[in-house]
Amino acid sequence: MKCRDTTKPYLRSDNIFRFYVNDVQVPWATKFEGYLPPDYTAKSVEGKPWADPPNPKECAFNKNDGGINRISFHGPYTCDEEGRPLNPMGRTGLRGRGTLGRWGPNHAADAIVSKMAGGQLQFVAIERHDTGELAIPGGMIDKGESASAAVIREFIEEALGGTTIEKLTLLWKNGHEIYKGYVDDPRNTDNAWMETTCVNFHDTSGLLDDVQLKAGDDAKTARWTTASKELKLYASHAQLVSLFAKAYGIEL
Ligand code: RP5
Repeated sequence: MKCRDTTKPYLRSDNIFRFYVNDVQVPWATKFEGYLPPDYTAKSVEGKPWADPPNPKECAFNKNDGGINRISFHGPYTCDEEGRPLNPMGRTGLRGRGTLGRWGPNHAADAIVSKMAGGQLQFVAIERHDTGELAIPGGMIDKGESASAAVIREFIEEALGGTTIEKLTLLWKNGHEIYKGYVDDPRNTDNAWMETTCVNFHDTSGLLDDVQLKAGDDAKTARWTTASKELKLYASHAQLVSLFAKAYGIEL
């Protein structure tokens, strides 16, 4: 849904608008005569060490490609005649990579760091620099990095100002995976999409009580937030929060 928004230009572009795709036209199996989405890869992606080459035929899809995980949680995906991977969820109204670095799945890791406070379930949320939306701290998994290492690294970078706090090792040892799969990210395109591994770290022993949150990297602010259904969050993060709340018996 969020990657089919035709009401505003694609993130950080002035004039790139998605081709309108209605719900019925989403599946690749549905014939869509006249489907002519713009082909857009942002200049900011070109030549970056974290990005793929412009020619997708240089990538080994559906496998671990020299430390780059190109396997989708949703099973093998196919490529079009130009060798571009096809989004397993269907059409998005935009070809190319947009602002994403990888053709095909772009793997991220998200950390829901939580505690009970005053009878309420709280988690650490950040405000993203790019869209201004509230989000769970998280980010892209680096080449050769595991999801479990990335999730902790990203939390430290975005919510602890990059400072490693020794006593939190105890917290990091007790993570529970709550989701693995596709993310409804506004950057997704027909040929590049986000997938995430979301891990919950619940502080039951007050380890975080005297820890000052400090936004860093992609985050403008970081704060404790009560899990509630009123929260408007980035991408699929509201679904992730409701999945995590369910694990504590709270229906959002
Ligand atoms: C979302 O984008 C993921 O759930 C993750 O939170 C985030 C990763 O992208 P960056 O924060 O690195 O831009 O789809």
